[in-house]
Parts: sequence; C-alpha cells; structure tokens
Amino acid sequence: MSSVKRRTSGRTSGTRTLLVAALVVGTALLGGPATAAPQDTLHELASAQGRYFGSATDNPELPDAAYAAVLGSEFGQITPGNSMKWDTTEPAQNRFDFTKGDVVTDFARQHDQTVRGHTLVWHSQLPSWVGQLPPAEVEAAMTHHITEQATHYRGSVSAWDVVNEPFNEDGTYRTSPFHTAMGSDYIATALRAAHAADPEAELYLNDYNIEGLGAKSDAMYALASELLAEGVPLDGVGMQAHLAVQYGFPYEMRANMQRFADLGLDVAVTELDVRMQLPADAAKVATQSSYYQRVTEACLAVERCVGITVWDFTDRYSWVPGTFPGQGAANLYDEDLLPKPALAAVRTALGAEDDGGEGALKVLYRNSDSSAGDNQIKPGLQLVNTGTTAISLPAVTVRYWFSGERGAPAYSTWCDWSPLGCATVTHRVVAASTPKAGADHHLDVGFTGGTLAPGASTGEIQLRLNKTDWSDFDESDDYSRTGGSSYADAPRIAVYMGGELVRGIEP
Ligand code: 9MR
Repeated sequence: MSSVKRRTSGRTSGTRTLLVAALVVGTALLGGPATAAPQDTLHELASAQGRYFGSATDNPELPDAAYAAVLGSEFGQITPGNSMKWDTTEPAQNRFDFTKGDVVTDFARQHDQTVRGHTLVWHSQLPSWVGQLPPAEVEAAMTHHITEQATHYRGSVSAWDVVNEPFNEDGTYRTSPFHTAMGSDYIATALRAAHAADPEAELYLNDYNIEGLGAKSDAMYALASELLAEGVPLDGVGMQAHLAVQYGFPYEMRANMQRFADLGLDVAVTELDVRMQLPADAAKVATQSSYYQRVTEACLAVERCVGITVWDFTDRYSWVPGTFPGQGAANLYDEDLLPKPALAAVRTALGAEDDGGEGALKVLYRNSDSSAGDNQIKPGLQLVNTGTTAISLPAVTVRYWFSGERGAPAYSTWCDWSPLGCATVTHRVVAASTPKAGADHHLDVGFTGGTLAPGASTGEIQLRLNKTDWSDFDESDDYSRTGGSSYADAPRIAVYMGGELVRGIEP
C-alpha cells in the first residue's frame, strides 16, 4: 500500500530563509531597528509549514508574460486546467496527443514546480467515442487510456486525480460510461491501472462539495474506506473547494479533512476559488477573504493536508463567469493581476505576519472619503509594530498609489490630524517612475522623528491630497484604495524601511 507515503513539494524557501535569518540575527546583534525581509511568496510561506501552494493554469494563458511571471514565482505546484483531460489527450481511440500537457509539465520543470495531473477518468470532457463503445469494451479502453497517459507523465506528474467527480450531490454514484459498464468497480480498476503505470505517483479521488461534512463527503468517506480495506492503491482525497460567498462556508471542514486523514490518507485542496454575485462590494469581499483564510487554516490544522491549489489565481482567467453568468471575482488577484484582500488573508493564515521577524511593521488603512469622484483623496493610516524591537520612524516610508487623471500635475498634501502631531508627519506626492493604470502617482508619508515601541501603534494619521487646480479624481481604479471605512490590513499600501520594501505589494 502506498497510502503511507508522505511527500511535500520539491521547492522550499531555502535560500531566502537563510538570508532572512542572517538579516534578523545581524540587526539583533547590533541592537538597532530591525531590517525586515523581502516578502516571501505564497509557496515559500506554505513550504515553511510543510505544504505546497499551487495554482491551476491553462495553455492559452501561458503566453501572457505578466501572468506567467506570477505563476512561475508565487506558486510551487501547478495543475493543468484542461490539457490532460481525455478529450485532449485521446480525442480518437488510440490516438494520443500529449502536446498541450507537455507544455505545462515543461513550464513546471523550468520553474521548479510539482504538477498535479488532472484527470484520468471523468464523465465530462470525455470524447464521444468512449460513450459509443459497447459496455464490454469500456474497461479495456479506460485501462489503456490510463496506462498510456500515466506512463507518458511518469516522473513529471507527482499526483494524479485518477477519478474525478464520481458522486452525485446525494452521495449516489454518478452515471457515466464507466459506471454503466463496470458499476462502482471502475474506481478500483482505474486506481490499480494508474498505480501499475506509475508506482511513484500519489493517487487521488477528487470531487466538489465534499469539503464539509454531509451526504456527499460521507459517500466519499465510505468509498475510500472500502478501497483501503481491499488494498486498492489510494493515497489521497482531493477536495476541490469551489466555494461561493452566498452559499456559506463548508460545514466542519477541518473535522471532515481529519476523518480522511485518520484513514491514513492525504488530503489536498485541489481547486479553491470563492465566487460571488457581481458586483463585488465590501461585505462580499470580506466574506471571500475569510473563506480563503479559513480553508488555509483548516489545511494547516490537519497534518495530512499536503497543500492548496487555487483554480487559477487571477480573475483574468477564471472559469466562473462562463459557467455562472453574473458571478465572478473569485480569485486571489483581480483581472489586472492586482492582489485582492483575499491574498493578504491567505498570507496571514500561512504565517506571513512573521515576515521580517523582529521589528515587523504592519499598516492599517481606512478610506475617510465616501466619494470616489470628488477633488480630494483622504487615506487614514496607522502603523503598528508587530515585532519585538523598537522601530525608528524616520527610517519608514509608507506609499499609497493612485492615479492623477487629467488636470494639473501639481498636488497639495495635508496631514489633518495625528496623535504624533502633524509636524512629525511628512507627506508629498511623487510621480511614479513606472506609471501603471491606477498607479501613476503615489503619496509618500514619512516621519521626522520618533520611535515605535514593540506592540505600539502610531494611531490614526489623517491624510488628504488634492490637485492644485482642484479638478476631480476618479478614485475607482486607484491601486491602493479600498471602499472600507474602518481600519483594516492594506496589502496594496507599501511600507519601506531604509528604502527596502518590508510590507505590502507594489503595483
Ligand atoms: O477550468 C476548467 C474550464 O476551463 C473548463 O471549461 C471546465 C469544463 O468542465 O472545466 C474546468 O475545470 C473543472 C475541473 O476540471 C473539475 N472541477 C470543476 C472545474 C471547474 O469547472
């Protein structure tokens, strides 16, 4: 039985972790304000917890250089969204074509990523010839398909979704050519064929709506128990986790994962996204962030949860709007590849709070301006020292990006109130050196003096800016702005110490 195999992802945060440690030790010895580390990637954060963090991808997306840069750097695992499905790899009987899947495994190799193979046996995206076979020929065709594909990808694919979506919502078996021909035995037959072709690959059953306790996950649990009792090679269960803010969070997700783990199986979150009815608003975005965070926390709480894969990381390439008209905004990054609050929530759940070790600085933001179309921008900021050494405030710059639109290129900036005293707070608008949509200028906030003790906050700094001709802004696309009127984490506001980015994500 291979179910006791335990594999974490290949790539770790080795080099960067050493560098961070050196910086932290160095500053601790000097006793001065700490220098924080460059931001860890999602996969580095997950690796530090013994997990991988991955994303689906697809062949049409890979030529998009900006997209591929994030895919290749932020994630340690990828899953092809379509190119290893039966209709692509064996469109006509015994005519195999692995060209598209090979592009994905090549990308993974170049970026030191593992690949989850998706999927060998599924009722959907199945070429019509399979359904047209006489039932007596389906088993041989299935076994042949699995053997050819799993053999081709030996060494390139670390885990297979061998059977995808075998159940109906009520826990009965879904009708498919495979079930019609072999009954539920097709599942054990498929697992055995995959194991024979690639004994090293982790073999999974994968389904949606099995993240929480319920009839469908009970059915998967009964099936997995039975297969293990019969000695069928099964290593894990994949929980797709296509969630929606309007349907609530899966019931008892952690306990559900744990019961599979207690059988001796690995668990993986394989297709995470959290959609919503459009347009998005602050409440839906907050719910979405909390769902992403809770899924991450559930996985970290279950030792045998090996990792999380998002079903693509950007709204630019989401399957959701095409399948659920009127819904979307389901991913960690928006259509412009800008990070959304959900990304910060995942990072926090993965322990990013400790980024930079001692002396870590956190920025909180609120929008004190209810109008996105008037002639002023009014960010409220607070800095909190979450570390254990004091931070010298003159070393700190906070940067808020916005777009100036047309009008005068000159700006006035104001500090309206701060418990530090506005005389201590410096502020100016600077034209961005590489202007981007929604981010052609930034407000830079600094300090003339002062120290922030461990655990201390600067308190609220009320800032305001306008163009000198008092023409209106269109803040709706401004990179750093959110609509939130209470203080919250602000992943799109950057904090620099001694000129080095220590918090937030630049546009
Ligand atoms: O992301 C895939 C999308 O591009 C396809 O059009 C769709 C067709 O069924 O399949 C999507 O991926 C599915 C995955 O293979 C299985 N779980 C549900 C996913 C979303 O539909």
